[in-house]
Amino acid sequence: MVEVNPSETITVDETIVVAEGETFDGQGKRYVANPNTVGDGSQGEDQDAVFQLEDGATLKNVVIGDPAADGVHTYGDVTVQNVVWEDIGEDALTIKKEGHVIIRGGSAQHASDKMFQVNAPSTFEIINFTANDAGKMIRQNGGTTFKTSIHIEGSVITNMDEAIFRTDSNTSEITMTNTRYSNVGHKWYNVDHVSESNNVEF
Ligand code: ADA
Ligand code: CA
Ligand code: CA
Repeated sequence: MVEVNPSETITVDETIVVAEGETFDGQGKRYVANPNTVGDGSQGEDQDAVFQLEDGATLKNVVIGDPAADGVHTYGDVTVQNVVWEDIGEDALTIKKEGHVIIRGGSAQHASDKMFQVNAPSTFEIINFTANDAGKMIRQNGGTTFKTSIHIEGSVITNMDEAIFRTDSNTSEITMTNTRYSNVGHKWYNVDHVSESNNVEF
């Protein structure tokens, strides 16, 4: 699917923190985790993030290579623009603190289990994104009952073993529009509020 060919690969020895209101522009370079200090990209839950985004931060034009450790952690209202995960680690991105998270453009592939993990109440928008090969694209943390509102727009989603979204919360909701999808398991797993328009299954 999506292939990129960055000219430079940077090894991250310690989580890169993008401070409140700041923008980190990776200029298309590939960032990989040091497996000994950040994480080896396995299913181990004790790994650090490659990037930690504080409230108001933007991460853009970054390729996250293998190993990708625990990917991206968000703390508040953040934007993730044109970020490519070449081979997802434990997961690709986790909403760690309440906020409005926007993923615009980019792609992610090859998650053993989860792509996006939602651990706090949030509005989560995924726009013009390509998602391929995972257990599930989005998982609200198991057993949690807070509300998350998800919107997927203009995206292509393929090869989810279980679902696009799985939650245990009966207040969480998803809308999906103008999106193409194929081989996505149950599509919705225990989601009580789903609204769909203009999607095409292929
Ligand atoms: C699993 C685990 C949680 C949390 C989560 C994550 O669901 O049970 O405690 O670690 O993964 O954020 O990756
Ligand atoms: Ca996990
Ligand atoms: Ca994780």
